[in-house]
Amino acid sequence: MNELIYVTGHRHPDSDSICAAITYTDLLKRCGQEAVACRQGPLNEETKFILKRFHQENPLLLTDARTMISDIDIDPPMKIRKDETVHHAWHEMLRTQNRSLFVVDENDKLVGICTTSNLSYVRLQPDGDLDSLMATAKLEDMAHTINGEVRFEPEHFHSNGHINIITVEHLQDDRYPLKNGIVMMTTGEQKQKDAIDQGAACLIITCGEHLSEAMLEYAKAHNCAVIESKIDTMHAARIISESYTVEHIMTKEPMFFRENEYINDVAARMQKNRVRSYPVLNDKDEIVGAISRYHTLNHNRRKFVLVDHSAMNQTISHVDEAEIIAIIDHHHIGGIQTDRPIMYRNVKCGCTCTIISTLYQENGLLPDADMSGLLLSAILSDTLNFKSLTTT
Ligand SMILES: [Mn+2]
Repeated sequence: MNELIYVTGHRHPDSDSICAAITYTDLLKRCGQEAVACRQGPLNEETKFILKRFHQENPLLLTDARTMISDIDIDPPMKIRKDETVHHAWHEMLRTQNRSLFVVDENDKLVGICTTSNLSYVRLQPDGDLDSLMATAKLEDMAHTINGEVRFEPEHFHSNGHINIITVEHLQDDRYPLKNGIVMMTTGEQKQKDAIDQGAACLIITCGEHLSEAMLEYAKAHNCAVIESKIDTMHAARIISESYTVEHIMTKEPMFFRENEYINDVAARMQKNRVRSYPVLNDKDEIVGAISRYHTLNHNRRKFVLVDHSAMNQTISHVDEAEIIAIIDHHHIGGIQTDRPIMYRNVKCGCTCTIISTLYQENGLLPDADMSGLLLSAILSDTLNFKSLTTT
């Protein structure tokens, strides 16, 4: 990967610092490197004039050298709509081998996180109340979850969420209160009629059986919803309890990161949490990725070329957390240290742009008219029209 190189001059930039950053960036690009010219502060009037005269944009204002989330490779986000069922969420986790789903609303905005422990809520939480969760389940979602079909939906479907599986032949007694409940069975017109008479909210007929036309009419007359499914009763009973939506069990107001947060800060905040994967948002609140602890370890540092300075108190802040790959300067050797060999070019001459002109020549390249203009302007400026003591 051809990594981006940041080229920056010193704080309180003068024309040499700015022109050196722009021209060395140009040289790097012509040598096939991705590079961007930066500055440490506002431009003075002279520099503004030079940039305008030679058709250049203001360099990027970048005053912190630390790596941001946007600099590193993170995972694509796995999203799920808040009105999708728990059953669908399990499927998505299995399909993608991802244990954190980011829950979004109808505008694709983050509203929660759904992990395996959220999905296991009813089993793991002492107060997990399946009936009240199932009372929120829509008829269509129940049918979809058990791979079934809605044969009749009353105008205002509502159940108490209690699921009953009827295996006995006679329902005359009230050992099994079915009123407003969800009643699952296979065959048996008498049982079906009894359940409807008791006020069941929904009949679910399994194993590919069908309600007779007469019984379907009877159900309609009593406002009892009907679902038919091909799958067997055991399987249907096991998964129908996953037909409420993730909105009810997700973690609301989840922790998230912005893509312009520094990795070190991100890692520190992660220390206090146990979530496997966190959403990353851009400034439009769109989810752009998923970041985990391992992304924050051994990430690449930003690469810098320092021009026109080599002193710590002159350079971009947190430079020690970045990687300096080159220094091009005509001042005294400052206090910056590196942990590996770099291209270091310090020449006793009037201007950093003098050295950069040499570097163009060494690479067999001619600066174009605008770059030549910047180089000359910086040399005239830094040497005070060749009158400075440092003029060479
Ligand atoms: Mn200079």
